[in-house]
Amino acid sequence: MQNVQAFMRLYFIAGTQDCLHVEGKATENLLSILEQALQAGITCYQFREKGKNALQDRQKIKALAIKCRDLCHQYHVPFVVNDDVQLAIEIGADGIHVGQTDMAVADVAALCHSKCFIGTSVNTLQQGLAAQANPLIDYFGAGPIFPTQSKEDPKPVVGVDFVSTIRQNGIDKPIVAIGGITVQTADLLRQKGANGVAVISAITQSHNIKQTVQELLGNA
Ligand code: TZP
Ligand code: MG
Repeated sequence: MQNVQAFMRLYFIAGTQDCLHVEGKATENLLSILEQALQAGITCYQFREKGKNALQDRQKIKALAIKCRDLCHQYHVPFVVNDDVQLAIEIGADGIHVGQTDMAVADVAALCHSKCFIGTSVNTLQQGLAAQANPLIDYFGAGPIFPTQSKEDPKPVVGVDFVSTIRQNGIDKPIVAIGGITVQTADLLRQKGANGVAVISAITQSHNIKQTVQELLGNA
């Protein structure tokens, strides 16, 4: 297994729906933002084309995902697909992320475990304990830590202490904190026990991606 824990340090998530505030074509804007983020040092990227403003055409989604995969691999950064196991397999993703109500982890693993690492989302301690106990799960996203504008129908906010609670309960798998995280809060979440932070808007809406990435990494 690859070093999934190290990938969690700064996990960037985005799809075209997260790039609509920038003028021009959303697909080109996504690729441009992703490349800037890769150049600046993100440690993982998740392709998440989702929601009412996302692309709906499967061929277009696949073509874009392939471009994102190729960019990630050019920078030796793992490429993760959100939800769509079929797409992940078709295009040789490094990882797959599934929510609690997406395809069951056992089915995901049966399809792709030898090829992809597997992550899931955790919003309660009980879900965290179940993810810890399931050997098929390689990492999990804990959140939303703060309110988020980037997800339709987010789960209830859990707050920063959710991460320390999880650690105090013996959970030692790689954890990435997610939801409303900014340069002001990334370090605190690592202090609480997260291996890193996952962000959408902190990077897609940044006016200086290089600096934002450095700050989110804890290097600035
Ligand atoms: N899952 C939980 S919160 C979230 C996802 C995909 C959105 C995170 O986006 P942002 O802009 O960093 O709050
Ligand atoms: Mg999902």
